[in-house]
Amino acid sequence: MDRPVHFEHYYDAARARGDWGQARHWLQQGARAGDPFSCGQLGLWLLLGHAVNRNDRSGFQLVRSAARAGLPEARRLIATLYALGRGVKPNWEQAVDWLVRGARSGDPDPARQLAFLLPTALAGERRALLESAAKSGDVIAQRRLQRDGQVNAAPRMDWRRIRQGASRPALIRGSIKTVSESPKLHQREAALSPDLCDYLICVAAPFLSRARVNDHLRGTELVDDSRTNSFAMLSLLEGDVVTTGIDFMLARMLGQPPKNAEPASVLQYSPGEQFAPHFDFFEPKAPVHAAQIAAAGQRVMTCLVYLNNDYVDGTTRFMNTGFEFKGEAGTALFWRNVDSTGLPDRSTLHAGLPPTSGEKWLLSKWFRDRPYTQVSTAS
Ligand SMILES: O=C(O)CCC(=O)C(=O)O
Repeated sequence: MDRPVHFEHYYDAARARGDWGQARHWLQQGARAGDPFSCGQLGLWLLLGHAVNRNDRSGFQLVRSAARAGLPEARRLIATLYALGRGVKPNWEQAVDWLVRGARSGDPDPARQLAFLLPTALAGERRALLESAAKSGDVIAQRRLQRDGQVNAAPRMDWRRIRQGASRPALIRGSIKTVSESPKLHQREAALSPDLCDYLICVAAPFLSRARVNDHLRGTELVDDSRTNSFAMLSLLEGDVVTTGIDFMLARMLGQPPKNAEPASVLQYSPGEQFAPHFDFFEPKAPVHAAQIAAAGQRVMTCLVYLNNDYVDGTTRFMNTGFEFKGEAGTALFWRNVDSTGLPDRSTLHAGLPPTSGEKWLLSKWFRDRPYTQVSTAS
């Protein structure tokens, strides 16, 4: 009789020894044998290009087979992949369908995501989803319910209405205003609802680490006194269907192709923390930056979305004229980092000034001049 092979254990042991070659071997063996854990893990490695050549299509297919076998992490990831269109054509219905499957099996994460995708007309369903996620320990759902207080909607779990009602975050009506001429800066109020601002803060909070700057000489990232705040990048594993929807909505608002966007970052400043004057474009004259431009394109546009109100000072300052900006929660400020010929616009030199009390939270999004594939990100 064949003895069962515990691929996951062999993989874990190899990984604990730091032997990535052997770890990959066991994942490949396991995936060939249809082991759900191995499929999910190898799929993720292929999507990230970790210890294997990146291959989105194969990564997607392996993660999908792990999701079909019922692995909760794979179900969450497949929903995000469908929303993003990574390894597969973007398909909103499939993204929602996988969230519904996850939520119905009792996973709090997809239940909470669905709650944030429902329109206010489905208040009962929204409440039922939040309550179910909160009961299973989801802190974002717990916080949201607390903020809602004694909202009168009776919980109602109608999966058909949830499936049909879950929609991409949409722009609230509003207009764009130019608030500075040099550099040319544009403001859009209410780009994000207070709900979504809060969602981003909560999703990013567990992933915060000290922000880094790019070393112009070596091309590496380093911790430096010029940038003392924290940040979290919402890449494939930290983001979800809701944050992907926000990304797409902001890209539409700015008239930029979503594929040109770098993953969004959430920035957090405690009192006294700052981001000293800097440019967001890559410096074509610096050899490592020139290589970055050649490999992955220039950073042509920046969009900041202010996520909260309860802090003092902490404006964004533009050094050319001394113009300072502080948006209400949900307000976007955006600008082009290059002129009409594609050359750096040096009037965009700017800084994140320190708040003197309270925490400042901000979403930062950069767009390249071509579809973006990660090549050692730089800040
Ligand atoms: O924190 C701010 O106000 C500015 C952030 C910033 O400069 C950036 O993300 O490039």
